[in-house]
Amino acid sequence: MKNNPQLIIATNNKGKVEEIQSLLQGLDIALLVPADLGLNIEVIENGTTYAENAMKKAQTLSQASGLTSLADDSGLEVDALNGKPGLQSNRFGPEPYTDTSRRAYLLHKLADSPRPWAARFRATVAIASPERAGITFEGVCPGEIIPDERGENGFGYDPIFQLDGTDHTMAELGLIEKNRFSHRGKAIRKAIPILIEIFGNNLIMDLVQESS
Ligand code: ITT
Repeated sequence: MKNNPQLIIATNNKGKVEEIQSLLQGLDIALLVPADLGLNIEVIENGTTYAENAMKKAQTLSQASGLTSLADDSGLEVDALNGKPGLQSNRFGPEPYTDTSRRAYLLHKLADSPRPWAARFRATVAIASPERAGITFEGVCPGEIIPDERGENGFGYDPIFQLDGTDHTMAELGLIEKNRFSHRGKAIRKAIPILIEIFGNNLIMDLVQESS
């Protein structure tokens, strides 16, 4: 009997986990989260780029688990705030941080700026393996911030982020639809050929071991 190879999704954000699981469901890989292995690691996100932070998260969890790991570092960039909150998107405004408090603080910061409030989500996905150099992929999703929340889906800033060329917020899209347009969906789709390369080799190794 051959077990599926395992990939650990290196995030504590449940919304990201759902989206990444959906994006990778076509691959013959068992997708684990840190809690599945009893891991509870808080990675200090002190990098100066999304790529640095994503790679730090992926490498930390890969080393802790011995598995190939996939991490995402992402953020919202608002032109009227000179690109903020950006790398600080998860630590924006007063503590304790919640999705509601972050959205309220963003709208408070924008209150005196003329609309439209052009913005984009940016995600960098990193893949790290014990036996390989790490690699990153980026995805960007353009849109604008709106003052009134719409939609119940997604997480974070989704209810106040309207996608360019539509009158829908991210939170009004279903999971599959969000993944089609989102920064994370774009980055993960770029990463899939590398995952196939990594796990394809493992599958061949498994077959060799089984027949010997
Ligand atoms: P991990 O580090 O454990 O992955 P996190 O939520 O802290 O979880 P980040 O450091 O990448 O993740 O912070 C990104 C923040 O940007 C996130 O907390 C949201 O507030 C926001 N964000 C990122 N992607 C988003 C999306 O698809 N929809 C809404 N908000 C998003």
